[in-house]
Amino acid sequence: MNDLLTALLGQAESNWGMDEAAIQDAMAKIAFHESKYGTPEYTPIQISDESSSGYGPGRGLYQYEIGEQKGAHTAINRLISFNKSKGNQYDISFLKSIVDDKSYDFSRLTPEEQKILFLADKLIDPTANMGRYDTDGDKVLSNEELAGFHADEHWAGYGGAENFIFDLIGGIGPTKPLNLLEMMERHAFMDKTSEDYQFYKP
Ligand SMILES: [Ca+2]
Repeated sequence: MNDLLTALLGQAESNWGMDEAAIQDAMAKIAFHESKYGTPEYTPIQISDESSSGYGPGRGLYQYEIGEQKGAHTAINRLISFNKSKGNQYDISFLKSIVDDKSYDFSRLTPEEQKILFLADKLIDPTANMGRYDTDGDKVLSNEELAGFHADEHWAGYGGAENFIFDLIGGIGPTKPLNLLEMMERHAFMDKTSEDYQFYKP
C-alpha cells in the first residue's frame, strides 16, 4: 500500500480509536452510497436532475464537489497541510494535474489517491472524528452510526450543522442550532443512507 495512505490510516486509527479495517469498511460504504463505487453502476460524475446539463458538482468515489473553496478544493488543501505537518515527507505530486487546471476533479485520480484525500480531509477537519459516532463503543460503526458521520461530516446537504451535532455527542466547539427543517433533512438522509449501506457487498 502507498506509504501516505498507510500513514493516514494509522493516524486515523489513533485519533479516532478505531481499527483500520473498520475505517476502510466505513469509507467503502460511503463511496458505495455516494457513487455506487464497486458496482457496475459506478458514477464518477454526479448525475443530477437539478441542473440543465444533467450533471451535478460531485466527482469520484466520494463525490467531492468541484469549484473554488468547495469540498474537493478544501480536501486538497487539507492534504497539503497534513503533508506539511509531516515535514513534506510524502509525494503528493498527483495533485498537480487537478490543481494546475483548477478542476479539482477527483474522478481523474486513482481510488487510492481519493482515499488519501478523504482521510486527510477528515483528519484535518476538527469535527470529523469517526470514532465519536461509535456511540455503543464497539469500535465498529453500525450502519446507523455511520449514517450520522456521513450526514454531519461528509454530506453537503445542510450547512453549518456539524458543530451543533459535534457538541451534542460530547465534543467541543461552536454551536449552531439546527432548525426543524435541517433536523428533518438530516433524519431523512440518515434513513436513506443506512438503508443503502445494507446493499453494500465487500
Ligand atoms: Ca458501534
